[in-house]
Amino acid sequence: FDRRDTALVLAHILFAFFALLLGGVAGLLQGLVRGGQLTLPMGIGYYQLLTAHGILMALVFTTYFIIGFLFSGVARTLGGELLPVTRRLGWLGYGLMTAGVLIATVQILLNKATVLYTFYAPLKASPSFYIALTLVVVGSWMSGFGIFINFRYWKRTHAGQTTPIFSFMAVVTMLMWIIATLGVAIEVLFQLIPWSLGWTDTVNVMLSRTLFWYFGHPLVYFWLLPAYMCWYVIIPKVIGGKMFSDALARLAFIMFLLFSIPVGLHHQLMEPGISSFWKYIQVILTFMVVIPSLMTAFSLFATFESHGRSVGAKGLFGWLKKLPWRDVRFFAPFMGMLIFIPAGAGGIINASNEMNALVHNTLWVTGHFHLTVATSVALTFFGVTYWLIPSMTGRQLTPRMHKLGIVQTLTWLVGMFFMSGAMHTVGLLGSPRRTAFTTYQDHPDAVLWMPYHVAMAIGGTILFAGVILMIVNLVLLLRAPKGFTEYPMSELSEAAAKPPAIFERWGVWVGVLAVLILIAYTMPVADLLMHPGIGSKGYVTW
Ligand code: HAS
Repeated sequence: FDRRDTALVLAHILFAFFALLLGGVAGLLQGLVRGGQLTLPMGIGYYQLLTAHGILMALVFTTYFIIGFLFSGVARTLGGELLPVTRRLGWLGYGLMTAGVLIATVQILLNKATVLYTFYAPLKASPSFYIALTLVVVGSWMSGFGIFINFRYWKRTHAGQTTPIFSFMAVVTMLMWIIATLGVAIEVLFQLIPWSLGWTDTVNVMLSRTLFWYFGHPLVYFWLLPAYMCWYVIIPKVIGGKMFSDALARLAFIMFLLFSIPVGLHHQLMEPGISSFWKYIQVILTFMVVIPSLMTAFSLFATFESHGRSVGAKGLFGWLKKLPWRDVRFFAPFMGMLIFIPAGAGGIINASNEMNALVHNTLWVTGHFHLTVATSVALTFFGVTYWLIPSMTGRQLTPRMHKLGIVQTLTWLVGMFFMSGAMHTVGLLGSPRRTAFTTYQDHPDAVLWMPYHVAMAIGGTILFAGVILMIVNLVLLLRAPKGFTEYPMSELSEAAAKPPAIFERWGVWVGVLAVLILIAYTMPVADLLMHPGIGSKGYVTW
């Protein structure tokens, strides 16, 4: 790797882990408060910590890690180094995002942005917080544009060749991200900033939530797709096999591009002001977006099984024995995949209207996203870190690191078993999400929830140990002996067909996506604009 690319990638990855550490501290404290084990000193609020935890973990850790990872793979697959313009845009993006994150974090610490990670109106933050979010979004666009320019340049200079799949996937991920963030940009620029500055007196709460979820659902696929990139492109190489099908993987990504966005209303199934017809349409589209994940599961099983058979595995599950269980590059992401099976099933439950009525706004939902993003995605990102750092810095991934990485993964799994397991169960018993410690004046139902909340705190404490182990491992990786670590990029299996050219007709896909968005959102948004209600003046915490 070119030193300048290493610097750009490392800057992103290290900042991501810094955010993970701070977010982990907030998570530990907030878990102990909710479980009734701790009272916060110095006027620090539970919701303040909850906001810091959500923003640092779900938004900052993920976005920085993803952009760093994508830059590394784009450099690796598109000619060995990034174009100078891509690098410059990458640094510009990094600067804007980092300025935004620092301002937002200070606002949260000052209790001027205790609005949780979804920053829903009518909770109101200071204008600087919303301006900081804008900087983060615009910064991420710069990196996206850098990746697009690099990809286009490669295509022009390699006419007739199939584009490297990693970079194709990076383009889809960033394209989806940019189209999705338009919703939240409109919300922040036209609703939240003028309202927090006092230029408008009230805010149309339902419209702001709808614009948020237009962005909020594809946000979860922005987290997922880079994990899928590892599962599709990296893992086959790590196990010593080959990618099962290039065309299937690309098709799955195109489907994510099309169906990730027009589904936000499934987060608002229980909200008034949106007709059930449009909710129904978006639930159908939600079930469409499940399909590429099922295709991914199929493709992964096919990869594992065909590799297993090629090295002599027998019987239905003999391939399992042929997997490299002691290799952390495989073990951590594989555990992520395994957990994604119940995690995805939970998502399908959430998306089903009647069952959503049971689980909405309960701890079940918190349990769901701790399995999806905080386990499947996070473990995959950890798994990537073990080879990405040494391969970018010219160091060795030693056998000791494999062991430490496996211990870290197991710690994470045990912590999550307690925490997310308790969340799912107590959610079904009705315990609400986003509530500080209370026994509702010793109401029998709330008393029944308490042991689960204690289990959540125990799980959270184990997970915090997992964060610390990961940070220690990161430091060890940075100081590993000099040497070589492979950037594992899979080859295609001989049986795989060439992907059709239509997959790269971006105009076609963006056009189809625009139509889907217009179908799914025109009427609900028009309704909310025409019937704005009285609006809310908002609530502040300071
Ligand atoms: Fe979700 C709420 C529906 C996936 C994250 N979700 C959330 C929230 C977050 C989140 C953060 O419909 C909370 C937002 C908030 O703060 O309010 N979710 C879904 C559906 C899916 C789904 C249908 N969610 C995710 C992913 C996330 C994520 C991925 C993060 C990364 N979710 C919902 C709904 C709500 C919701 C409602 C709102 C709830 C409410 O009421 O508020 C689907 O995409 C899931 C499809 C997944 C699968 C699994 C495929 C399995 C694979 C693994 C194969 C394994 C192998 C290993 C090969 C169908 C690919 C096998 C080895 C062996 C040895 C067996």
